[in-house]
Order: sequence, then structure tokens, then C-alpha cells
Amino acid sequence: MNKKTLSDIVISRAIIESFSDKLIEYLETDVAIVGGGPAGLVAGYHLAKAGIKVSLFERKLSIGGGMWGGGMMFNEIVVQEKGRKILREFGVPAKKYREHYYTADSVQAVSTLCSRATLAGLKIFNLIEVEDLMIKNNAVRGLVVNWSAVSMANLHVDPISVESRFVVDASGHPCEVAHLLEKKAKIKLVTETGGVMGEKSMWAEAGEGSMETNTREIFPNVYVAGMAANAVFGSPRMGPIFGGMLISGERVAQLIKKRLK
Ligand code: 48H
Repeated sequence: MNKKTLSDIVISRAIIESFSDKLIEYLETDVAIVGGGPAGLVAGYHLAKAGIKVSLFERKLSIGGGMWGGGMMFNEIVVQEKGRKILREFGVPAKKYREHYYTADSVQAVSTLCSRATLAGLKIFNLIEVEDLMIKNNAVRGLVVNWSAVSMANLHVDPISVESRFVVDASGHPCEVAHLLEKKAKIKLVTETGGVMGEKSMWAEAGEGSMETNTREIFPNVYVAGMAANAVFGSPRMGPIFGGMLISGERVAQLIKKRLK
């Protein structure tokens, strides 16, 4: 191969410049999603499909959160009827196990959600974690982000800010945005206690049943979705049934679309 046609330095410049362009473009967005699990991906897909400028920040290298591992590393997930409909819209096949129960291959489910969401226009930034929020005049105005490697290496490196009209806490069990609000702003969330109530023990039916109503705005401009929603409102966990996560992602997108109209 002619050396002149493939320069190592051009390859490096291409990566640095195209990533920088992407990040600069998304320093100001309509919606910033924290967490790339199923709830965040479904939310991102619907928002992007509606023409809304939406970014997603994921701390890990891979997108998909807790969905890859199915239940106890058996890489199958269970969904109920409503969840199956959502999977079908994405083109993920689900097999009927028995009345009301369907299974899907978790790897196929995650990779398809991610592919469809990014093709719809969701911009994903992996390896970046949300470490703080921009709070001005009693409302959240955006995120404060840093490379995940910085906190992993315990380095003292200052973050940068990303402005966004709405933030979605789709960070799963730890509901990190809600905790940041409690810790940093000492404000009241719209829960019974005014704070994060904490996820309750396993009860699939109750956990799945509460997911849709728990998907809501918890503080001006901050919505909570997926497992984080149940953790904030003190509802049970549900194990490896994922319909609720998909439903919650769809719901949060609907709520934000209304606000942006
Ligand atoms: C950047 C962050 C940050 C941060 C976290 O855990 P997830 O898969 O979340 P959901 O709600 O989409 O799905 C929950 C589901 O996977 C699950 O755990 C279930 C159904 N459990 C039931 C049970 O009984 O156990 O994804 C959240 C993602 C993860 O990838 C995190 O790495 C990421 O959010 N994340 N990313 N900045 N501060 N905090």
C-alpha cells in the first residue's frame, strides 16, 4: 500500500477533530440523558425520532446497562405484553413462553435498541460520567461531566459543563442525579418524604406496575426513568423483567415532548 494514502497522523486528527466537533455541537441540547441502560436508550430513541436534540452520557465503555446479563448472566430477558409491543416496534423478536410472558435474547435486545436509537439521531457519549449538575434559580440547567477514567484513577481534574433544557435520570438503581440534587442543592423532590425514598425488595408485579407513574419530573427540568424512578419513589425492584424499563423510557419521552412543544 502506498504510505502516502494512509497517514497515521491523519487518522489521529480525524478522530480528535470529529469527536471534538460532536462534543462541541452537543454542549447545548434540548435533553441530556444520564445512563445508557434500556430506559435511557428507549427515551433517547423517541426524543431523537421526534427531531429533538438529545444526548446520552454513559459512564461505562459499553451501552446497555443491566440488560446484557439477562437474569444472573443467563442472557435472556422477560417482558410482558406491553414490553413485547415495544420490542416489536424496535424489531427485536420475542418468543412467547406462556400467557403474558415473553422472552428475548438480551444481546439482540441491547444491540438493537442502541442501533435504532443512534440511527434515529441520539448522540451517545460513552466513558463520560455525570458528576454534578448545573443548578440556577432553583432549576436544573444542565450537567457537569468528566471522563469516567478521572474518577476511576482518583485524579483531581476539573469537569466541563453541558447545558440542557431537560435532564433525564436513567442511571438505574443508584439514581445518581436524584442523589446529587439531594446532596448538592438540599432541595425537596416531589416524593412523599421530599427525598430519595430508596428501592424496596423484589416484587415483580408491584415494581413493574409502579414504573409508569413513577416516571415523572422530580425537580424543575429533571425527569426520572427506569429503575431510578422506582428507587426515587420507594417502589420494589422487579428482577430480570424489562418491560417496565422500556415503558418508562417511552413515557419520559412523551412527557418531555409535550414540554418542548
Ligand atoms: C453516567 C451513569 C451514571 C452517571 C449510572 O442500570 P441500567 O440498566 O438502568 P435502567 O433503568 O435502564 O434499567 C434497569 C435494569 O437494567 C435493571 O437493573 C433491572 C431491571 N433491575 C431489576 C432488579 O431487580 O435488579 O443502566 C443505567 C446506566 C448504567 O449503564 C450506568 O453505568 C449508567 O447508567 N450510569 N452514566 N454518569 N453518573 N450513573
